[in-house]
Amino acid sequence: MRLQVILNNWLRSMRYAVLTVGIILTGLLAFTARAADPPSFTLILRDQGFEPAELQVPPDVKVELVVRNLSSRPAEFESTDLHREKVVSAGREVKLFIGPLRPGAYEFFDDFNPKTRGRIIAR
Ligand SMILES: [Cu+2]
Repeated sequence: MRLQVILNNWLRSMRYAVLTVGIILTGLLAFTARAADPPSFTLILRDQGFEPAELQVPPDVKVELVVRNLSSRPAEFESTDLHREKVVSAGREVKLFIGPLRPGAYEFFDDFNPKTRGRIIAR
């Protein structure tokens, strides 16, 4: 009887230990995954143009670029310098990855409205 109580207590504490280790490991994994995520930058397209017209990003690392089209028309984010081209419907956003970029300036434009232009500055 007494042995059973001891055994039950031991089992209960083991269950808590396993649970605690599980929670810590999950937290650590989430933290590591987040740390490894490339930095993200958002470019907004309005009817007046890109905002910002010059977007600064760090050089020599992969970067996520979110292009959000808040203009009233569909657009195509395009960059010959970056070899990227992606259609963004009005009210939508697309994500793309660029880099790692060497320090410098990289032109981009809306291919459906090529006067709308901007630059990514890696610095
Ligand atoms: Cu195009």
